[in-house]
Formats: sequence, C-alpha cells, structure tokens
Amino acid sequence: MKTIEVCLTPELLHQHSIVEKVAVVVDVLRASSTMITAFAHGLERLMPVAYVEGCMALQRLDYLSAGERDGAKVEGFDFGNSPYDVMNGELKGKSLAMTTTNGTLAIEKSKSAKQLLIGAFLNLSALANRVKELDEDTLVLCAGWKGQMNLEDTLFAGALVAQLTNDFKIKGDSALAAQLLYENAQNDLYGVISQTSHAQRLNKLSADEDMRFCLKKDEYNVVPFLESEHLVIQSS
Ligand code: 3SL
Repeated sequence: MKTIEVCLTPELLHQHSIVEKVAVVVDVLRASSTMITAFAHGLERLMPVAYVEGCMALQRLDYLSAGERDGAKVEGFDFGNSPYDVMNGELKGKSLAMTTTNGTLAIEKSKSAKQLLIGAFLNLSALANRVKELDEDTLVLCAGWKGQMNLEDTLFAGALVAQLTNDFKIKGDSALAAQLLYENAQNDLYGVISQTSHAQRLNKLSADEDMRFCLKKDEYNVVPFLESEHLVIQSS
C-alpha cells in the first residue's frame, strides 16, 4: 500500500523526501482556492511565481497577472488573490502569472516532486480521486504562514487523509494529527477557521466572503497539475 504523509509547513520540507512522490500543495486561504476557481472558470495555464518581479516580467510577455502582498492586490496587477476576482470569465483561454506570499512559494519548493497537484476544499473529492488513480506515495505540503503551520491548511490535509485512509497507509504523526483535527472540526469548519490568525487578517481586508467561499467542499472538479513550468488541468 502506498503512503500518505503531511508536511505542516515548507520549513519542514527537508524532513521529507519529495522526489519520488506526488505532492499536493495547499493554501486554502486563499492561493490554491483562487487557482482552482480560475481553472474552473476557463483559465488555460498558470505560471506560479515566487516573487512580484517575476510576475511583472511575465506581464511584459502578455500574461495576465494576479497576486497579493499583505493580502492586498499588488499595484499594477490585473487581479488580486480572491476567488471572486477570477470567476467572471475574463481568464477564459488566457495565461496567468501569479504570486502570493506563501502559496506560490510552496509550489516553487515542491517542483522536484514526481507530480505536483493543487488542492483545496473546493476540489477535495476530485483531488482524492486523482491521488487514488496515481497511486503513488503522496505528500501533502501545507503552505502555512511565513514558515509557520496554520490550522486551515492542516485541516484540509486532514480532510484529504480522511478520504484516502482505505487506500493509503498513514505515514507520520502529522498526517494522523491532521486527520484527527479535521474529524473534530468538520461539522463547523467556518466556526473553527474563523478563529485562526489568517481569518483575522482577512477580516481586516473585508475578505470574510472569500473565506466562506474557500471552505465550500467539492464546488469544482478540476485538479490543476504542474506540467513543465505551468499549472494546467486535463482537457475534457
Ligand atoms: O499566502 C498566500 O499565498 C495568500 O494566499 C495569502 S492571502 O490570503 O492572500 O492573504
């Protein structure tokens, strides 16, 4: 049986080997949720970029741009990091360059994985099915917050582990802890996550609606994956 493990923050990634594994990168609030939403609304490809300057260089190559610093849209970018920014059809068939504080950095750090997938509550079941199909040792990388673990990504990791327990063997206590936390919180995810430090940051940005949206389960059935330098989805 293949294994499922959870890395609670990119700062702990050196304790896991990623090269032979499927990596699932998650930043529930809000980068991975916004990426999934953009693909569900027609985005063709997305170049994740760790730094603002990299995104600006891609703007000059006709990419649309999205991202945040301190949660706010970067000046001069086309979109911020809200799922509501990317669901009005403007991205249909387009290329997007995106940079966020933690999410795109976590992707950058996972590029050596055998396959890199993007996860959030919005695509939970589609993602679980894809992970089962791939049937490889799998590592969930939580983007966390500036090197620290956060509860929302950990809860998502636990939700994914919970969907995979019949098919994968849990490896390590962080995966077990994530699952137990999720099982405890699953009936009131909003109530639990609204207490987190990131929810409080989003509140100051009046982004409570974003948080409610990001906690919806199985809203979309797209699973972005990294192909060369771009995230793409399987064409249907
Ligand atoms: O850190 C990130 O990647 C962002 O998702 C943070 S925020 O929700 O846009 O503030």
